[in-house]
Amino acid sequence: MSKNTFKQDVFLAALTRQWQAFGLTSASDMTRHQWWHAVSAAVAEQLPPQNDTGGSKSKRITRHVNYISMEFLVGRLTGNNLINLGWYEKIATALEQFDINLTDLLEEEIDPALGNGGLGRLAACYLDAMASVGQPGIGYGLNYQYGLFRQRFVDGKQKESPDDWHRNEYPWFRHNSSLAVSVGIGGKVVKNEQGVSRWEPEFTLRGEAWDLPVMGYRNGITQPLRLWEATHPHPFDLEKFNDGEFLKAEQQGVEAAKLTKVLYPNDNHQAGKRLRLMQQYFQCACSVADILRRHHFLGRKISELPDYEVIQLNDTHPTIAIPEMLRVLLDEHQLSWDDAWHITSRTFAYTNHTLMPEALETWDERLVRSLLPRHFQIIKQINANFKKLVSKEWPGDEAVWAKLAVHHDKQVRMANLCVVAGFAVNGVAALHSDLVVKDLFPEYHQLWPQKFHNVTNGITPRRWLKQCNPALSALIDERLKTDSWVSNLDLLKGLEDGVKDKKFCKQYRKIKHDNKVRLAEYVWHRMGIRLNPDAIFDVQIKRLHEYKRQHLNLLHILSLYRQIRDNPKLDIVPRVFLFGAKAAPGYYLAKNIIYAINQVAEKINNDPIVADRIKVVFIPDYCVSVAELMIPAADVSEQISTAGKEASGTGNMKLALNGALTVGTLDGANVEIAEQVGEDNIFIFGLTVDEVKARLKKGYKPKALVKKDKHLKAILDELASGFYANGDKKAFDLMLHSLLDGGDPYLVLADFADYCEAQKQVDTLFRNADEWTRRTLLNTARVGMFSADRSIRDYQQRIWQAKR
Ligand code: NBG
Repeated sequence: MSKNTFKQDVFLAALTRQWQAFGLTSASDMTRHQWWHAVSAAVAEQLPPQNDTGGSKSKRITRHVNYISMEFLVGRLTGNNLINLGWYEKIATALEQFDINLTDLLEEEIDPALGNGGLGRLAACYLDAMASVGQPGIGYGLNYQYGLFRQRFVDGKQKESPDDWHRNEYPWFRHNSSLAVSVGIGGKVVKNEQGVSRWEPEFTLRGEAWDLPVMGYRNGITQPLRLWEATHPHPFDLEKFNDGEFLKAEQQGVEAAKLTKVLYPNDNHQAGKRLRLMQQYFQCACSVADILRRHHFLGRKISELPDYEVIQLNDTHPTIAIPEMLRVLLDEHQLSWDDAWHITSRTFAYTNHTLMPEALETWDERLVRSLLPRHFQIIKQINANFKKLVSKEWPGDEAVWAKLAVHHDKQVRMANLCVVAGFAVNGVAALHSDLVVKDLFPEYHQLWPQKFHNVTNGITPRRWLKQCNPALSALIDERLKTDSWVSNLDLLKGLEDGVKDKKFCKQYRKIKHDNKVRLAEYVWHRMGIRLNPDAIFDVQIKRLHEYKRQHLNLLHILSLYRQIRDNPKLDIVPRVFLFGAKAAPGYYLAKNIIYAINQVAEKINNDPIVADRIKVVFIPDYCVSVAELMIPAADVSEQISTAGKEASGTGNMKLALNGALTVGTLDGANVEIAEQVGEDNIFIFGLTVDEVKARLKKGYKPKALVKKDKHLKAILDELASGFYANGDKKAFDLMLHSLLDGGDPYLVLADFADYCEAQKQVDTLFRNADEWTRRTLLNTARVGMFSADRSIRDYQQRIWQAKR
């Protein structure tokens, strides 16, 4: 495999062209931001052309993967690309002659935040891993003008503003104008004399391809992440303009511009909006057209598509690609239904990322019919064919049909469509995949057991250790006498015997301390709050969601605060509770929890009686680059969702890898993390999935529980008293209502006592620095299996390259 070799003179010449293009007379006239831009663009210029074909024209055994996702939360790219290229040090050295520090410069990049949370970040990790393990692949997504909103707090409340990441000036983009496609929307289906259906769309959009390079780790491979931008072929429709329909004519252009303007800010929740369905279809139509273009370009027969291509659907968001593929095969290639179905149903695979009912997408049939009349017909045909199969298996069972139908009750159910039309379905952690089979799709499993798989999520060690924790990476290199752990994370096992080496443990501990100092400086500059780096840094970073239970964390903080006020001499290890989380703008309960945490923080941080034993810090605008700062500095990782609700989690893996001890429920990938690190090296608490089910079945009464627990009652009463909100008794009504009269659907109060017990154990263990270090080191050493490289190999073995 050819590697990318760095040529300093070529780089410097490219750099010169950059500052000249800014209209400057010397490199030293550039601002820091211009420096970032110039360096990035100069490197981007030298990349080899991206290979989007997945290989040569010859027959190959490796199927090419098309990873379609509405979200790719890539984060800053310059640093990551330099590391993967192996050019970081060389560029850093080349810049020294200009007195420019590369690390500082990288801070200038605005995060491309084209995703909400775990699902989008996973997609980014998987592209990195595919390129790194040599799985030919391409990512398909949307080029949003505005990424996930920016968050700030005003009087403790979340305020959102648009995140303009300046995509037009982003130096890593390559505009590939020859790949533009046109996409129809709306209109009607007409039949010709032979009775063949044809779709006459109401209007047409243009999809333009913008490619970001995804580099494998030091292997010379670069593959594209292709993001589609919607534009309109003409400023407006001249014919309509002449007819005097000015407004309607212009509307097309307006719609086009709107389409890829903004990312829907929902995590684990479906928006159900017309524009969202348009985005989904636009993305899928562009991607399907691109996949077929490549296939034909390579001289392959349409019937061979599944031999060469897999389309992996990242959740149900891109499901409409399935009827789109059928439409193209039927209406444009004129294949029979059976042939088109045979091709399609061997090409698509679906990853399920959630069991939460509010996140399982269904679309109103009127919406589907009005935007995509031909696709609606095709969906009905799939449904009718499938009904025959169901009636054979369960004759006369209407209830089963009501559950399994793809189209039912005037709704189109995207998850069902994926299972029926795809060749593989996978969950994202062992426990989750089990629940997908047992709770979500038991009948489908009965029909097609071979379709169902587990692929436990993974994270890229390039970004989440090598890049974000350079000191620890260097220590690991030194200890293992190799840096090959970066592409073979299982090698970290070799660190285990380091627990016996005092000097090594001391170095490991010092790195954590330095990372905490670095984070403390950030918090000081950004928020004006001083943190004690010797305190326990207790971190909960993830989207704000009721099921993730940030409010359980809050109740524990309030419990400590009460204990301190009851006993001002209370001996606890000083602790900093750090939060990072965005709430969807329309998710009022989540916003109320943010407000509650901020108000409590205000009180506790300024109460002299606390004497710095507790600090509560909600870092605003949590994003990938803030995660890169917080994760290496964490002592404790909060993974406290209600068992059965978090499909996997991936922050849990990043934190464990960087030497934080998990306080967690037996949920998602926590279960596998516990298996790997050993039960002594993790704090597991709370109800299990089965216990949660049993508890709810028995009739769970949170108020009865509170009545029996005076301490808990006092905490909740105080929240309702106005004490934390300048006398406003209603301030936290939404949160309190959910916990009490609302029936506490996520069993926060049921897990409260056990959670506090686990936190006590954290406090005790932290006093023993050697033992703490030993356990954190074992976490780093034992979580190698959570490398995204392993996940990609699992996908290859079980799904992409499996014998069919
Ligand atoms: C999320 C889950 C996480 C999981 C990521 C990636 C959705 C729909 N699901 O637990 O909540 O880690 O997907 O698989 O965003």
